[in-house]
Amino acid sequence: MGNSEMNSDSFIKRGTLNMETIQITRHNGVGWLKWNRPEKLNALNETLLKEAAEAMQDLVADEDVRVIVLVGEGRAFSSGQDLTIESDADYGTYLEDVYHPLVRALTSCPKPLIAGIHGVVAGAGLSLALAADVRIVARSTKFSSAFIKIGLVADAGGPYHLKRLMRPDLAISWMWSGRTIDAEQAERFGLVTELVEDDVYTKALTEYAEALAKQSPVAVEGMKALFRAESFEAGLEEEIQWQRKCGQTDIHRQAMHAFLTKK
Ligand code: LHQ
Repeated sequence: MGNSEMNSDSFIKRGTLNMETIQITRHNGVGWLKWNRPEKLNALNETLLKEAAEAMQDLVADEDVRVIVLVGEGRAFSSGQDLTIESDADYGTYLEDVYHPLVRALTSCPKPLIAGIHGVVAGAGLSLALAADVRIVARSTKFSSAFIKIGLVADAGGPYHLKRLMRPDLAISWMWSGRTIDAEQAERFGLVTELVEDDVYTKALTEYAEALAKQSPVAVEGMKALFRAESFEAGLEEEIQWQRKCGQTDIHRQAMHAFLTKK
């Protein structure tokens, strides 16, 4: 299917769909968005970034999808920006037009967003992973702050998320160094939600995502919204709406009934 033929009706309604550079699979309430350029360690090119932004829109709009997982095909999550980009490209315009729609779609995603990280995660690939709510990480993963090594600032929303997730002095010191760190160090930095052994990584990731997809979708989304409230008062205001909504769901009523009748 060419780009021009992609629209919400023809796109990922059921099962697995292969676009040029990503693969989308939907199973047990989980929408899997997989970077699919394994021969280039899932380096992020323009096609991939645009296809992923479109896929995110569809996955968010699809009410059968309760949890979205980002993963990479092959031996890496992503090696960052595809460095075969034209050397005279205006990176500012490129970020604005190509990266930012995807970065916004990830960061504003109302549904739980999980990054499943293995192999290598570098540069802008790291930035995309940091936009997720949780990161399930295989123990042998290497985290590379590659940007400075090629004379660039960290981008694709990376600095914002790093500052949110870890101590700002450690974050900027790491970005200035260009160091590659292992998954244990990344965990100490606060970038890892669950560190799992390589041989159980896919299973652990699938179980985590599918268990989350079984929870009350209203409570799960509400929880995410409340964790993003802009202030204490805004949070109190928003919890009124969310808890009212949760209180009216069947899942809540059935759970209350079961408790009260000791079933
Ligand atoms: C790649 C890449 C890659 C293309 C591996 N591109 N082919 C930058 C610019 C503009 C605007 C927006 O923002 C940014 C932000 C950034 O993301 S900057 C950071 C960019 N990423 C990097 O600097 C990492 C570059 N890659 C590497 O350092 C290594 O490939 C790592 C350490 C990730 C993995 O090393 P190895 O395990 O030894 O694998 P490899 O280097 O042999 O890579 C396998 C293939 O993938 C190889 O292709 P080939 O045809 O020779 O088999 C690489 O050329 C290709 N590849 N990363 N980013």
